[in-house]
Amino acid sequence: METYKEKVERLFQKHEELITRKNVAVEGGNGVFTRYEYPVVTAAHTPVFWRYDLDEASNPYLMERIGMNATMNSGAIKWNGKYLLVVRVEGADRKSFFAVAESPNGIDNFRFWDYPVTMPEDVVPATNVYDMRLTAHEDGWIYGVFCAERHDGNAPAGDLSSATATAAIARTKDLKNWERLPDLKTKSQQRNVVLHPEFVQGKYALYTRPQDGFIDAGSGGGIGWALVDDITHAEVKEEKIIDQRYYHTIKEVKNGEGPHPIKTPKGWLHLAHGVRGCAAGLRYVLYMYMTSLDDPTRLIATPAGALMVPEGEERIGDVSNVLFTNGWIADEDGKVFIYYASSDTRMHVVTSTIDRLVDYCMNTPADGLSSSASVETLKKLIDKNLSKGIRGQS
Ligand code: BGC
Ligand code: BMA
Repeated sequence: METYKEKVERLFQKHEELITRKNVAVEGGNGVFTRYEYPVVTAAHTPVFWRYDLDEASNPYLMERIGMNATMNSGAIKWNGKYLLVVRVEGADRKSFFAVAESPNGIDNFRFWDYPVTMPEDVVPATNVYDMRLTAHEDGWIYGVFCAERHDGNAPAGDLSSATATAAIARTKDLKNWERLPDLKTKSQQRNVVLHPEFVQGKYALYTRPQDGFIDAGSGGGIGWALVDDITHAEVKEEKIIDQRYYHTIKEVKNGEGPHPIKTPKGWLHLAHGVRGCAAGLRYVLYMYMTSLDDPTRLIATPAGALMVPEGEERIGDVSNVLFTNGWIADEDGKVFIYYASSDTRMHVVTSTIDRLVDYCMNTPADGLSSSASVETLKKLIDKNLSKGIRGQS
C-alpha cells in the first residue's frame, strides 16, 4: 500500500516530469515559423501546491481542492534573461487571474512562480480580469493592460450574462508588486487595448478596439489608435482606426491587436487576431501587418489571410476553433518567440525571426477582396515560376 507521503511524492514527480519535458521543433513547416510538438503551459503545469491540500489530516483522500481549468492568453516579456509569461489562468470557478511562468529558453521548462499576481482593484472592482499585454515603456515602467469585466448594471433583471469590458491599466517594476491605475476612460467598451512602447508626439499611445457591445465590434471599425496625455488618468479623446475590417476576410467580424508591435528597421511589425463567423461559431486566427516608423498609424504591409490557424488538437478546447495571442518576445539576435493560446485552453509557442516575419509581411500579396482578384494574384506567381521553367518533376 502506497503511503500518503508516497502519493504526494508521486504527484510532485509527475508534475516535475511534465514541466521539465523537452520541447521538440516540428520539422517541415512553411518557412515562416516553426511549430513545437508540445504546448508550453497547460493547467497541469500549475503547481501541485495550488491545487491540493497536502495535509493528510485535512485531505485524507488527497483530492484536488482548487481545480485549474485552463492556461491561456498570456502576455510575454524577457526579464533578467528569462522568458516570462503572465499567464491567464482560469480556475474551475471560471475566474481568470494572472500568474507568472518562467522559462530559461522560451520553449520548455516553464515553471510558475509560487504565488499568482495579487492585482489591486480599481474603484469599481471587476468580476473577471484577463488577456494582459505587457509593455516595457520608455518611461521606465512595465505596464500591464488587460480586460476588466463587470456585470452590466443596465441588464434586465435575471440577465446574468450581459457584461461590460473595460481596459484596465497597472504597472510594475518587478512583475510582483503592481500599482493599479484607473481604468481607461472611453466612449465605447474596449477589449484588446495595448500600450505602444514609445512616446508618440510626447504622449502615450494605445492600440484600441472600440466595440458597440460586449461581444459585437459593430460599428467599431477595427484596431484603433489613441494618444493619451496622462497614463495615470488615461482617457481616449480621439480614436482613429488604423487596421480596418473588411467583408469576407479572416477579420470580418472582429480584430484586435495582439502584443505591442516590434520595432524593426523596416517598420513596426504587428501581430493580431482576426475573427469571422461560421456555422461552428466564431473562428479566431492570427494575422500580421506592418506600420511605418515615422507614423505608426500608417499601414505599409498587409499580407492577406492568416499567419496561423488552429491545427490538430489546437482546434479543440473550452472555446473551440480559436487561436489567440497577446505575447511575443524578440531576442537581440532577431529570434522571435510567438506565444499563443489554442481554444481558450493551453499555451503554445512558435519561433521565427524578425527578418522572416518582415519578409512574410512585405512579400505576401495583399488581399484583393474578391475571388477574381485572388486568381489574378495567383496567376502572377504561377507565370513567374513557369516562365523560368520551374515546375517540378510532374
Ligand atoms: C471571456 C473572454 C471572452 C469574452 C467574449 C469573456 O467572458 O472571459 O474569454 O473573450 O467573454 O466572448
Ligand atoms: C475573446 C478574447 C479572448 C478569447 C476569445 C475566444 O473575445 O478577448 O479572451 O480567447 O474571445 O473566447
